[in-house]
Amino acid sequence: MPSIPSSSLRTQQHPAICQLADTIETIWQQHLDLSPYPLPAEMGFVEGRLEGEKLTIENRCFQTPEFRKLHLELARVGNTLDILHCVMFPRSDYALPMFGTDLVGGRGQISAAIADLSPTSANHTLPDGYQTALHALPAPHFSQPRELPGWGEIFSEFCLFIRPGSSEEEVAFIQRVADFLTIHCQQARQTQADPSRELENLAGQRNYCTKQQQNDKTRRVLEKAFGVEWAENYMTTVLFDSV
Ligand code: BLA
Repeated sequence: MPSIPSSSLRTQQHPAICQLADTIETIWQQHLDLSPYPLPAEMGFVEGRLEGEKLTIENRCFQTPEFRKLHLELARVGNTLDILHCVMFPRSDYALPMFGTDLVGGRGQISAAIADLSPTSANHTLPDGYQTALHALPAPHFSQPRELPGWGEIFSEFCLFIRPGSSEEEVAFIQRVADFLTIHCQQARQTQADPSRELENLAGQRNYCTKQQQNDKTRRVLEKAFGVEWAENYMTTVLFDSV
């Protein structure tokens, strides 16, 4: 038997998920100086069962001079649920926002598409360079905006949360995520480490992670497949760990 390539899940997933995963990796490679990130070995490829259906998770992680962890995760539940999850965790001495995106789909339709650059500063605003670049992007137009849950107060005014209404809107969503990501990589490369902001940055990152851990929809999928304890451990050490 040939070994399974690490991108095996990607080729089976909803095309928008596949395209977004490729887009994220391409932009990371173009703009950042990537090195491997040591994930616990058992967390690279994980399988469980959710109500009789197989849940498969594939994780890819890197680090760079500016980022402690770049995490791209693809997950699939049987043939019913396809998920892309991506978060970039800045090193604590870099005063940078959190980039996060989540694409959730099932049976040929994406139900949730969200992307943001979320502030970590005490005054909950993005650095000036980000604001200028983000305001310069074309205004987004999507037919089905979605309402954020209560814990979504962590997100910025630029947060995009929609249900794509067509394949054109899927493409437009991926383009906007690519724009966010390119701005983020460019801004990060221009930012110097500033140890005096470390405590503030860490407090912002911890708040982001604590709020994301309150996402019951993510938790429920993981609990059903792997159990309560495993889900808690996974959400706090792999998906949203803070140092
Ligand atoms: C929603 N996330 C969801 C949903 C599911 C998951 C099933 C509901 C989809 C819907 O309402 O249409 C599941 N997401 C997962 C699982 C993983 C995952 C199992 O990432 C990982 C294995 N979530 C993130 C990040 C953001 C995020 C980085 O991981 C934002 C930057 C947001 N997901 C997010 C939000 C919702 C969501 C805001 C909607 C929550 C709600 O409506 O209550």
